[in-house]
Amino acid sequence: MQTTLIILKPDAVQRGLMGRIISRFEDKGLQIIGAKMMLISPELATRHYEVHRGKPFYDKLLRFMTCCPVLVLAIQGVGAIEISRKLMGATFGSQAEPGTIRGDFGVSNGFNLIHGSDSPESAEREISLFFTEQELLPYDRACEGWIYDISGGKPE
Ligand code: DAT
Ligand code: MG
Repeated sequence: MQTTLIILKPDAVQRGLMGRIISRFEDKGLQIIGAKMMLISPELATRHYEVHRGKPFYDKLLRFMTCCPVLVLAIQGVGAIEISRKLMGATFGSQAEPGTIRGDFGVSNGFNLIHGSDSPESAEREISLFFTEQELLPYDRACEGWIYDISGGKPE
């Protein structure tokens, strides 16, 4: 099982796309175990995007991410990190394939609706930046045995 950090960015919140984007993850069978709306502080944005510091788009990215509320999600599932990146689509809305979140809901490169962790290391780091342990609420799903084949003892 993996948990990944997803952020529905200010453009997704402003455009009223939260419900439809969340549905993509739920429809896939991934489980939301943490969710909160927040205004990201400049300090938190700096820590979250520290790998991009110094890049030409960095200042704009920080201004965008801190300008309005976002919805932060912790999403769990087998292979959740890679599956979520596939659901999101390519970084730029202009290039993302139809069928993906970025491909279906946007055309902009900078305003690309959603963030998702890109590796197990980033996921762990980013989840601890945005959620306390008490805010993560893993729970048993009655339908688990239909979402995964658990006949072999582990979810497949
Ligand atoms: P991703 O969000 O797909 O993981 P990333 O980590 O490379 O992409 O970049 C973080 C964000 O920064 C991305 O979602 C949008 C913005 N960004 C990246 N490259 C950019 C560029 N060349 N011009 C403008 N914005 C860019
Ligand atoms: Mg990234």
